[in-house]
Parts: sequence; C-alpha cells; structure tokens
Amino acid sequence: MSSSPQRSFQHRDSSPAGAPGRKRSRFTYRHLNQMSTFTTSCPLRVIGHLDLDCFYAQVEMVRLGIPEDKPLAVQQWQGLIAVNYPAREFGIGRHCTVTEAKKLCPDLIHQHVATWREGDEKWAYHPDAAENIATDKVSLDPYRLESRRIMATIKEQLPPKLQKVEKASIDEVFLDLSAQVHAVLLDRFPELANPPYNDASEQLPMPSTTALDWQADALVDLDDEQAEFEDPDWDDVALLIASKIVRDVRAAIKSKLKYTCSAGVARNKLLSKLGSAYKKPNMQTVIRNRAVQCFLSGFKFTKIRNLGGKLGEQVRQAFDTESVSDLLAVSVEQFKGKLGDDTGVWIYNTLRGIDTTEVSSGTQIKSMLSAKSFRPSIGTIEQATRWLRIFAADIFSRLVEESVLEHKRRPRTMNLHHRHGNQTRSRSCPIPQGRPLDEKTLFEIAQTLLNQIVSEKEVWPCVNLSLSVAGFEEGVSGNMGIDAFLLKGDEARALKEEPKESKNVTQPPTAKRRRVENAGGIERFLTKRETTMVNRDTSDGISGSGAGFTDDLSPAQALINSGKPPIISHVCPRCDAKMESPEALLSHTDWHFAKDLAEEERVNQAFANRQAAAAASSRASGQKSGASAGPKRSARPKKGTERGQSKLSFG
Ligand code: DCP
Ligand code: MG
Repeated sequence: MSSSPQRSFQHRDSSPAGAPGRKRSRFTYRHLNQMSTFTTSCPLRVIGHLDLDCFYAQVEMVRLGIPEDKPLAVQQWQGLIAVNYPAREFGIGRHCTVTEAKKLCPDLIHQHVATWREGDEKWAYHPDAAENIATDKVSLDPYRLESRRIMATIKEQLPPKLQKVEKASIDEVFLDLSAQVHAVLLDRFPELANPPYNDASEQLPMPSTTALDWQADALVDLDDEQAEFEDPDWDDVALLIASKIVRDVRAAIKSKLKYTCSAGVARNKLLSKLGSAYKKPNMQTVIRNRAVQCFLSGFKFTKIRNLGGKLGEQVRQAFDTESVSDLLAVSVEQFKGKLGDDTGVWIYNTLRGIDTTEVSSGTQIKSMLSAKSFRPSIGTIEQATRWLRIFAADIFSRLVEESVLEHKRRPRTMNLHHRHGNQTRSRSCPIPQGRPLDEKTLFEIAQTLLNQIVSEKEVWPCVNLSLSVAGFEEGVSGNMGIDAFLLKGDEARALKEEPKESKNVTQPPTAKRRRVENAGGIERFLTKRETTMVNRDTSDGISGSGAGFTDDLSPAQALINSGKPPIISHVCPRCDAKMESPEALLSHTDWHFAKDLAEEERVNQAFANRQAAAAASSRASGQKSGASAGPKRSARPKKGTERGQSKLSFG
C-alpha cells in the first residue's frame, strides 16, 4: 500500500499563517476539504491517467518470455494491431502488413492473436490462425484477462476507502487521487487541519516547502518562465504527492505483472490523458496548473480527446487553423456563434484545459457485441449455429470478466444481426429477468433469433453475423450471489414459446448513420463511459471516457457553466464515432468492414512501392528512435533537462 508515500520533500517548521513575509496560498480551506469528497470542481483536484505501453505486444512478450529488447508485433490476420517499442524503431506501425513489417525488420516476432475456431469450445493460440480467417474468430480474452489483473493490482496498491479508479479502456485507467492526497497533506502538514476561526473561505497558509523534488518525472514547462521562481503552492504539492503515488502504482504493476505503463498527472482527466501520451514508454509526465496553457499550446487541437474526428474538422474549417494557440484568441461568443452554445462552451473550456468530468468507478458497460464477417460467406444454418455458440461463449466470458454479473447488472435484450448481400436483417428479444443466465441460455436465445431470420426467403449466403446483448440494468435487489443468475436449460427453452418483440432492420447502414450525424448538439461528439464492448475480427473492446464542461478555476465560469452532462452513446472502437444504439453501431461497423475490404485491395496494389520507400526513408533518416513516436505521441520536441527538475532543491 502506498497510502502514505515516503517524504519526497522536506519542510521547515510552519505556522498556520505561513512563513513570515510570505503571502497566503491561492487556495482556501474549503478547496482543501473538497479534495476529500472528490469534488470535480475542486481546484486542488489531482487525477492520474495510466496507459499501458504497446499493451497487446507486452502481454504476448510476457506470456512467451520474450526479452524486452526484441522487436515484436501482434498480428491479426495479415495486419498488425500492436507494435512494441523496439519494433517501432524500424518504422513498423499499426499501418503495416506483416509482410511490410518483416521487410523492415526480418527478425520481427509476429504473434497472431488467439482465435476461436469454428466448432471449438474455447479460444486458443492457433499457429495457423492467419490462414484461417474463414473459420477463426479473434479472441481478445487474453488481453482482457491481463487488463483485469492490472486493475486488481492498481486497486490493491491504493487505500480502499480513498480510491476512485475508472477503467477507461482495455489498457487505460483514470485515478482520482484527491482523497488520498488530502489524507497525506493533513498527515504531513498538521496546520492544514484546522481552519482558523472555522472560516472555510480563509486562504490556506503557503506550503512550508519552498522547493519540490519531482524525481524522474517529466515536467511540462510553465506558462511563464518567471513562474519557475515562484514558491510552489498547494496545487504543486498535491501534484507532487499524486505523482509519487502514481510512480508507486506503476512500480507495482511492473514488479507483479512485468508490464510497463506511462502516466500523466494533472488536475483533470483531459490533461492527465494528454500527459500519459506525452512521453512513452515507461515515463510519467506532470502538468502543473501553471503549465497547462504552455502544454496545450504545443498541441494541434485535433490531438485532444473528442476533437480528433468530425467536430475537430468542423472547428478547423470554421476557424481555418489546427493550432490551440490560434484558437485561444477566439471568444466564447464566437465559438457559440459558429458551433452552437453547448459545443462552443465546451471547446472554449477544453482549449483552456478545463474539464470537470468525474472519474467514475462503477462498471457501466452498456452493451456487448460479438461478430464475424465471413470471407468466404457461409451458406447453411448449421454453419451459422456453430458461430452462435462461439458468440454466446464469447459474450458470456466477457460478462464474467467484466464482473457484470457480480455487479448484479445483466443485459435485458439480445439482438442478432444478419447480412446477406446488401440486406441486413435484425431480430431482438428480451432476455428473461429474475432467472439465472449462462452461456447455454445465451446460445439458445440466439438460436431462436436465427431461426426467425432464416425462416425468411433469400437469407443465404450470409456475409456477416453479429450477436449483441444490451440494456444492462440492475439485476435483483438484495445480495443474491452469482449462482442466482444461472438459467436452467428448460427455462430457456420455455422462452422460445414466449412472444417476442422483434424488428426487421432492412435499411442500409448509411440511413442510420445519417440520422445519427444529423442529431444536433455537442452530445454527438462526446463519449461517456457507458459503452458498447465490441468483439469483432476487425476491432477490440475499447471503451471511451467522458468529457465535461466546467471548472471553477475558470474566470469565465459563471458565463459558461452549462452543467449539461453528455448523453450516453455507443462508441465505435475503430473511429470513436458515437452511435445512438447497439444497432446503429452494428450498421456502422459493417460499413467499416466494407471499407476495410476496399482498403485491403488498395493496399495490396500499393504495397510493393510503399515498403521500398518506407525502408529507404527510414535508412536515410538514420534516426531510428524518432520513428518510435506512435500515433498517440505528441509532436512536441523532446527536451534535454526538464525545467524545474534540476533547479529545485529542498527549502
Ligand atoms: N488496439 C487495436 N487497434 C487499434 C488500437 C488499439 O487493436 N486501432 C489495441 C492494441 C493495443 C491496445 O488496443 O495494444 C491499446 O491501445 P493503445 O492505443 O493504448 O496502443 P498501445 O498500448 O499498443 O501503444 P501505446 O504504447 O502507444 O499506448
Ligand atoms: Mg497503450
């Protein structure tokens, strides 16, 4: 446990009024107190974001006992979905095919992901998986399992009553460290415990520490160079303590599970996430409050979460720039005029590093999907049924993995999606509540839906089948165990006789998409943590995290506090597009599939020329490590000594 990080700084004797001659802190006793309740508008808030380095690649390296310096990539069919840092030095990235990558680095180890094989009871690492795209389906279970072990290690490392941990995706975690840091502050600085005259609006004394030792952390330059010579305030001390906690968490993950991760520590989720990507691998970046504007100004705004897609493009067109600095000159009224009130306010805040999104510790999975695109297509109900078994097993194992059942939340509906040529059919029905739920039950319900679909004319050949469960809600009251959810086979069979709510979705995917795109307001662009878990052969189960609107540090707060939460959405793991329902997401992912096929054709053609050019340019640059900057890395140049690192000594 690291509830009380070792003293990484010393302090002089302090007095409640602060050291003689020094001004009072910018922060009040009320602000300090807000830390203990995770108040999202607290200006002393401290948030950590951890992102595993080349996650799937690390999982395979640890599993196979491959030394850290060996180049390795994780393969899915002929493509790469994760590339370790040694391999990135050869210019290999997710954009490469296996053949391209091997040309760049003949020693590359390329490990195919585990697959479910048609008719198998369980997924496995099949040596011939890449040649069996027709009969295999990717399983991401090994990574989900490791993701859970990482979460468990993080939670063990933090004091149980003071932690708030949000799993943001398969390899990302947010930590609200405010309450823990609050406890450490009171322990180390007893003068903070008693507000003078019981007046919570009284400013705190200045910290008795005049210099902080940030150890190996990357520190972002301050907005104003002179600010480096100013004494640290409590927000700096809070970030320092948080940074030590995060360092300890990372060390625990490394020592227990052998994985490295990078981290960002800042006052909110928006900034801490940018921080974790700032220096990779195995580094952590602290963004002090006085450094926020300088930090953000170095980015293209399209690097900021929720600004990478359509909204970012809209902003770029409206203001003819991609730079954060340029947009800082734009007033909130101008943003509102061009983008609408909500979006305008949200952008205005985001560009200033303002984000009060909560770190949410609950499991909020909204739906789960398991799907397979068939190349070649399948032509019989027996074949389709074999796939339904795999989908049911896949979804059930994820229900268990994600502790959905333990949290007494269970899906209320099941949907089966079937594609024949351009025609998509979809059937859904309720999953009976108050009765146990297991893999066999899921399969039997799916089979019922399939029977309904195939009773129609012209359903074969089928090019895509997707099974999803949705409508997760609280299961039962009281403390019934997981066993209580197990549904007996005969009850499941009885279900087949029950009337079913069904619908037939035959319109092309684009119709749905257009409807989503036309929905107005900022909500379209924002991701909430309620999410669809997707397991398709072309995607993963990454979920998103939310974005918020206000922060009470903002001078414009009164003007721009919309207080409107983002709506729930279903997020495409491929492109982050937000869909209104699992069905819309299915249509949308089908569209990706079609695009992938077209792209595959195009890539095959272009490949011979491209790989030669890539190899030549990588040799010419002679700068192997530069090539390791993945898509998530900041464009900011690396600096030698971090400002503040060497200068600061103990006071
Ligand atoms: N992933 C995927 N397809 C994508 C993006 C990611 O299958 N288009 C999977 C593989 C990654 C994992 O999700 O290992 C985590 O995604 P990240 O974006 O965090 O990428 P990595 O962890 O691989 O690299 P980094 O070190 O840049 O975080
Ligand atoms: Mg990662």
